Amino acid sequence: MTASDTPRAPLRVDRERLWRNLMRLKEIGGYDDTATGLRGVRRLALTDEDAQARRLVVTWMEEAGLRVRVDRIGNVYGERPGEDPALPCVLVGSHIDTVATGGAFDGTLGVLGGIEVVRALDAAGIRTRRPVEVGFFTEEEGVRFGTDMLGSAVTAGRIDLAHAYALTDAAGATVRDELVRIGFDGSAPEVRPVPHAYVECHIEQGPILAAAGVDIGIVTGVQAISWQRLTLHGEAAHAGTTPIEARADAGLAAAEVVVEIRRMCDSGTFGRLRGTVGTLALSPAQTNVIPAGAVLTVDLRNPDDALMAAAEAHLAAFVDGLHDRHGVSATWERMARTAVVPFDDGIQDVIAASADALGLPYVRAMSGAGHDAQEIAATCPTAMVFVAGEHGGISHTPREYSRPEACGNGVDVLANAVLTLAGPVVTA
Ligand code: HGY
Ligand code: MN
Ligand code: MN
Repeated sequence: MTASDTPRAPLRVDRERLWRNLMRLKEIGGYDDTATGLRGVRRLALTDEDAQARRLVVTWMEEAGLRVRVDRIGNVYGERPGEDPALPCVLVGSHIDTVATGGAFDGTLGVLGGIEVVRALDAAGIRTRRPVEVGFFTEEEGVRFGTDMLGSAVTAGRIDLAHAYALTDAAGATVRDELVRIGFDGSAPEVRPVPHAYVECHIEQGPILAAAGVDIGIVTGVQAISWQRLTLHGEAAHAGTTPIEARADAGLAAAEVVVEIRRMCDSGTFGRLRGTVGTLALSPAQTNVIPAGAVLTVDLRNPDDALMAAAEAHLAAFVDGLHDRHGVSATWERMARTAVVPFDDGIQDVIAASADALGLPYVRAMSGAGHDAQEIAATCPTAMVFVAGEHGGISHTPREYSRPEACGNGVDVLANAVLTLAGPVVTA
């Protein structure tokens, strides 16, 4: 039996250090969440908290011996050299920005897990044919600058760098200014060398793995996403003196839109549509003034592209009808739109073999959430490893929680998939 025939023991990461670092990173942007009584994480992209977290993760990358670079949209990559530097790398990673009421695991598990994979390769004295890179992408959540997967979409060429730079937050700060302000306006090309493969480890953020009683999911793809901002234009008037039939009540119109979206989801007409109005602001927002304006965001998700398009068309027609019914006109603004993205079968099979080698049961599932992997999938063979969450996998809330064992298992699966893809250099 030559060394290359000897079945190697599966690689295992230092899950205690992984957990310690997840808990340490969680405190950057940590806050006491009054709604849940728990510590939440508020680390919006390119804020001071994000900058502090970025610097800490870069330090961890450098301590792991990685060569770190920052690209022009603020994406950060740490490279572990391979035997053959000419070979395209195996890339792992995710994001470290959070929603405003986030948890400790969304995104960070894939980034800190990637660093632990590198450390496990070093600890095992394993050299790989291909370089291995660990990355984190800018503004994956999209909650500050209005479009999700921003950094990875720029890398994949779906969003133009100049357009990304000009995006603004609610206070009018641009992506470009904020990158400069926090010192992450890197110089590396944002369209990066195409990886050999990309594997992202991420919490599932939903109930599928918990219901199946497994820690591991192999992700088959990501459902379509549609984000739009809808502005409704009515007329302000006295709440007491204005007859009901004489009103152009933007608040009423907005409420009908919210109810209609839920009716669409319940109807089955649009398949497994999920619709959410996460923000709704009325103006002039005074008790005794009929709302003249309403601004709401509409988040639609659908695992079927045709049914997503049908849902968007139906909603547009419904909103058009508000003018006849309530004298309220509408303006739509497109924030984000991605189609269903299937992940690579070959990479999924590598992940499955990795889980099998570790004796970890798994299920295959489509992702309900968007991920950087759906953008990188446009450039190279890509798939994801899901890790089960507690409390039905609830996420985007401080209640988000995955057990240390589940996190360790998921990153072990990631480690062995990376080793397979990067090709261990077998020493005789
Ligand atoms: O919105 C999403 O699905 C992701 O969390 N950005
Ligand atoms: Mn995420
Ligand atoms: Mn998220």
